[in-house]
Amino acid sequence: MHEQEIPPQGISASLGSGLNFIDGEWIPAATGELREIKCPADQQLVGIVSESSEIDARAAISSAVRNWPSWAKTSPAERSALLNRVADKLEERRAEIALAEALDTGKRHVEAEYDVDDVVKCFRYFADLAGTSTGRVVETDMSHIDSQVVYEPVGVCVLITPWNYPLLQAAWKVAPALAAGCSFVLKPSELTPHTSIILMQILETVELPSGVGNLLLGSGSDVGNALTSDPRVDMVSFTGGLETGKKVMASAAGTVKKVALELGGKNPNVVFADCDYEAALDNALTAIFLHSGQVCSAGSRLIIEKSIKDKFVTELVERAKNIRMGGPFDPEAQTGALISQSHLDKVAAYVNMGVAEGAVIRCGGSVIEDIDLRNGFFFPPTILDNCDAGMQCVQDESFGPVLTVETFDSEQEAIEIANNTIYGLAGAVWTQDAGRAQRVAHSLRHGTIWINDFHPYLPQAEWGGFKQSGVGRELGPTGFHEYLETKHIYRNTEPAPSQWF
Ligand code: TXE
Repeated sequence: MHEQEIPPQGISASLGSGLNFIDGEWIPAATGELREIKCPADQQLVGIVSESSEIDARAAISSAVRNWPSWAKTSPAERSALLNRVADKLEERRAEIALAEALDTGKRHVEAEYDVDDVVKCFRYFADLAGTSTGRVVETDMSHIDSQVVYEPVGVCVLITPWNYPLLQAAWKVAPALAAGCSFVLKPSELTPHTSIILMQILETVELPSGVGNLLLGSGSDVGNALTSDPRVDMVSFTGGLETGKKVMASAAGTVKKVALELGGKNPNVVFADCDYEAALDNALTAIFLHSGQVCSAGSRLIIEKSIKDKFVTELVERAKNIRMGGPFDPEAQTGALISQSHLDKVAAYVNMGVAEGAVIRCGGSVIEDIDLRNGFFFPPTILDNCDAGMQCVQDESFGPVLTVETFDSEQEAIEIANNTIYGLAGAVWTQDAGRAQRVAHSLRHGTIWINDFHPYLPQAEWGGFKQSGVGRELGPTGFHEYLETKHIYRNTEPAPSQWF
């Protein structure tokens, strides 16, 4: 186990700070309040960090406002070089970052290592993109008019991130914001602050000018409104739950800020009888049980053709029963803990709701007694059979290791069921019929569609949701342009009276 690997006073002590980073200084919260961070796998103390209030939020915004104009004037080449240096430092500190991420989230250490690799790719991608916002000349049929469209940084950004992929979600926002020439206040989830602290240390090491990047630690309910309603903030980019996302949008509406929201999903995994059976079966497990279902794109709805349903679900259940849960450093573990007791309670309540609606538990369903797991928030892989789209358990996001099973007879019915959700983040279709794969992919109203795969994403390709899964996109050129304003400059080379009045 990992007891020996944690310094006695916790990770934040070893990092030299559990502090806010404002205007280039590591400073405690104005009230002096602190929060203990505990590992969800065993509730061991990971660190002690500052708990901010609105006073700190205002100070962080003031810093981002003051220091933005000079950063906005830097060249794209300068910004690109800085992002590449960040990527180099992330690579150097990979082991330490993965340790912090695994302890904060309870996820397997090996998964946290892969996350760091993804973070590095993200910084390198936006380093490449930094110089691409060159604008364009607009063609007109008037010889005395020069017209051009240029892109400028949007300004001061508030970046609010969740606890499931703490550093990766921060990277998806920080990297394009810096590439575009924006300043920012990053507010990570209060449950998982340590890798964001490391990221700020790295930004300091690579000499990002003071106050361009600011870190505010603490709970969203305490500082969220101050961040999202402040008239000096130009943009809010938020990843988190639907209900919090609605609050963020409402709060930002008061000063008509630009808003980007990534709010999770209830993602269909559509399996046709003509699929590559073994690949579909194996990936149906990964789709929902990776990181114990705490993934915004988790394939939480299996929608399967009736003719293969009994065999497929029976085999899925057998394999799900054998998934081994454990702490971050258990070499046998295949998945880890849920983030908190309240989240575990939410997942358990969701399962009970499904049963009350008529779903049948085929495996899992309640916390298991296991002496090794007794101090952590572990919930077993759970499959709810006999579901339909009218059930609330099929409509609500559990964000846990719970799969619902629905069936269909025809392609059209599969599409209708898969689109029967208020969400629209991601989905998959499994079939060996190329024509059907294309038809279904184009008919699903979700932001990412996998054909014969589940979960992979590319930093070069846009990520985000239709419907209530969100507003705007992260990653790809569109994810970069979220942090840019578009300006039209119209020059008359032969000015003359307009003679209108
Ligand atoms: O998220 P919150 P929670 C979903 C998932 C989960 C549910 C609730 O279904 O069960 O959300 O999780 C900050 N103004 N997702 O409560 O509250 C908060 O401090 C501004 C899906 O943990 O959305 C944190 O930094 N910010 C999701 C961030 O919002 C506020 C990943 C996310 O927390 C705020 C996580 C406020 N009023 C959960 N209140 C995904 N899309 O991947 C809180 N915050």
